[in-house]
Amino acid sequence: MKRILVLGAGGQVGSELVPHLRGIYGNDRVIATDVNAGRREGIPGDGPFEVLDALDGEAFNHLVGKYRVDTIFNLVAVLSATGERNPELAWNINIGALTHSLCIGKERGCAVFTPSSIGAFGKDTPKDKTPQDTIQRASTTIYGVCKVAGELLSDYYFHRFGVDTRSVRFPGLISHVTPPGGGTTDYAVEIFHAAVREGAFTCNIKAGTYMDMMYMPDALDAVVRLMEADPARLKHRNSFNIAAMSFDPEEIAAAIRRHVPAFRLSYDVDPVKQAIADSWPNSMDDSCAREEWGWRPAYDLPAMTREMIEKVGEKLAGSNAARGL
Ligand code: AKB
Repeated sequence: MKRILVLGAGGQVGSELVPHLRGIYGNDRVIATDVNAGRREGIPGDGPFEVLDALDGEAFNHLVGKYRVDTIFNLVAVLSATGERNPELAWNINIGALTHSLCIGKERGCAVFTPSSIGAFGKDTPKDKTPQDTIQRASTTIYGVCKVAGELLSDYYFHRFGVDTRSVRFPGLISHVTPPGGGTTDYAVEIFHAAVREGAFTCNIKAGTYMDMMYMPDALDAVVRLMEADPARLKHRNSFNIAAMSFDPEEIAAAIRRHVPAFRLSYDVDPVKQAIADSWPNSMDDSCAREEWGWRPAYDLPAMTREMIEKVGEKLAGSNAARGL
């Protein structure tokens, strides 16, 4: 049974992955860590929590030893749009956390999971049904450069030192628990909150811009399934394309209108985010993940929309009741 340490546990993925992993492996076998002590409140349930700056290799190594960890989930990331505001900082954080994870993985024999992203592709990559193995040399963001470098570095540590590195290329992730911060795909989360609260949304990405997206329960399932996969079946490692749905702002708005008929969508395009979105695939081919470790998403756009509207509505009603409204 695994003993897991999660870096960046208070973020969008970590705050849901930690309880998910604890449900499978047990509370005490999943150590949540975050640089920000206040984020502990955002992680539901019981289990160990430690304040850890993933760039402090000594403290990181100490915790891995203290808890006899055998698997590291590295979820530290400065996302695509924020990264463009300070590329050097984004490189230091994204690559620093990965480098420490790989070095500690090598020294202590830990498996290492680090997500890659649709951001690992760029403007010369085939846009439709983007293949698993294809051109990745034209990334227009520092985030994408970090993801491509991270994929190569993780494969290097596997081939050279036998570190069990595995990764998926996440699409934009949609969830009702913890909001994303600083990504290009964030609109696809914000649109649900605006639809439920105000019945209207101003979108910073143009109509007709298609990107792959995924509902969080599928993303969590992918991570566990990949890390549990029989290594003998893996022809790829860093990193697998995984896909669930691809839509543009008009299509997600139409799906929302089935639940909020008067929903209105307008546009105020952010040129930085639009340029990033234009450089990313419209949709990815995930057949290698399906063949090598049985990847299968459960949610399409209508199923995800139904659940998001319901959960965001419950959250709003709860906070209104707490404020006596
Ligand atoms: C972002 O938009 O930066 C992320 C991603 C697709 O990796 N959500």
